[in-house]
Amino acid sequence: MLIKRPADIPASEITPRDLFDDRRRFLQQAGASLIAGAALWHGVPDNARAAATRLSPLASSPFSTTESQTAYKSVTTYNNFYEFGTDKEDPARNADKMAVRPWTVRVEGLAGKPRTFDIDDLLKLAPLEERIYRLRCVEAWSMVVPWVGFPLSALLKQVDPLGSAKYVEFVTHYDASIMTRRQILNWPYTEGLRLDEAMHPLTILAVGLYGEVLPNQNGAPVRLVVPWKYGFKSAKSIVAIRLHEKQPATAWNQSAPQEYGFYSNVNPEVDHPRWSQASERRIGELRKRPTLMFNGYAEQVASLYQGMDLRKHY
Ligand SMILES: Nc1nc2c(c(=O)[nH]1)N[C@H]1C(S)=C(S)[C@@H](COP(=O)(O)O)O[C@H]1N2
Ligand SMILES: [Mo]
Repeated sequence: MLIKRPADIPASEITPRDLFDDRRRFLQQAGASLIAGAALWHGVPDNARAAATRLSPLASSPFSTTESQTAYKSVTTYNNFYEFGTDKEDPARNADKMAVRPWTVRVEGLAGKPRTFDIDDLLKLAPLEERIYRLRCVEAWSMVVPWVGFPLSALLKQVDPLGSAKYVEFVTHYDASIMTRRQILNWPYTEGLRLDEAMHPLTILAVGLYGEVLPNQNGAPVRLVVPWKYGFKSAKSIVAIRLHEKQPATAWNQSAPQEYGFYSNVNPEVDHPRWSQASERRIGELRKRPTLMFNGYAEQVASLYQGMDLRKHY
């Protein structure tokens, strides 16, 4: 995500800067691999990283893409988690300060059985699956990430959404003692989905990646993943989920409503006011590739938006 503040990098410089960072990372990895004598990218985990807790057993999912996966190292060091800083490397440096146990998630609002879940109970709600999804940031870079998680619908069903519930709001953790105090966005970071989007089988709560517990910088202990929407919809480190009758406010929409709409479906035909959304650069690659409608998930989700003007509802 990019914001209109003088301290931020002008949109025109984003691609070169990202490219530079990526090339530097590529060279570092290439150097490391010469020493280690092994390839360190494209799905081959980096042996040097600290041993994280493995999650198993994991069911595979028919929704997974077979495209090559973005290196673990890139997935966990090229992050947006503005509470921990706006540079891509900041979350990996700073998010360790966040304690992810004990942790609870309140599910409340228009529910017959509102309930607060302890994170360890939440993890047992449904069988864990590996979901290899494309993640497409509004900044026009993308990744392929093997998430571990389960459908959000499994959690929502537990609380009996009332008939009047039409939207779901996600509220994330904010702690000024370990996160930025700069009002980059209205903290806590919030996001929202329509209830039918939230119940869609592609929408998951992720608790891990690459078969391991989610690193803090990726939104531990639980984050949303909605693969047909821009990355900013995937709220990290969720503490509350609220069912609403009316469309809830979202952090990015509040900060720049003309740039970030409520829907934020990946759409190559609707440009961001300051740059094109027609193509993207997959992290780890130098050449751009065309962006696909609904991030390539049109077959599964296009029907949710039948009859809607997606230029208006961007
Ligand atoms: N709480 C919180 N969640 C967040 C963000 C954030 O700044 N704070 N950034 C969003 C954006 S813009 C993107 S692209 C994704 C990035 O997820 P990743 O770092 O795991 O790739 O997280 C999203 N979730
Ligand atoms: Mo993003």
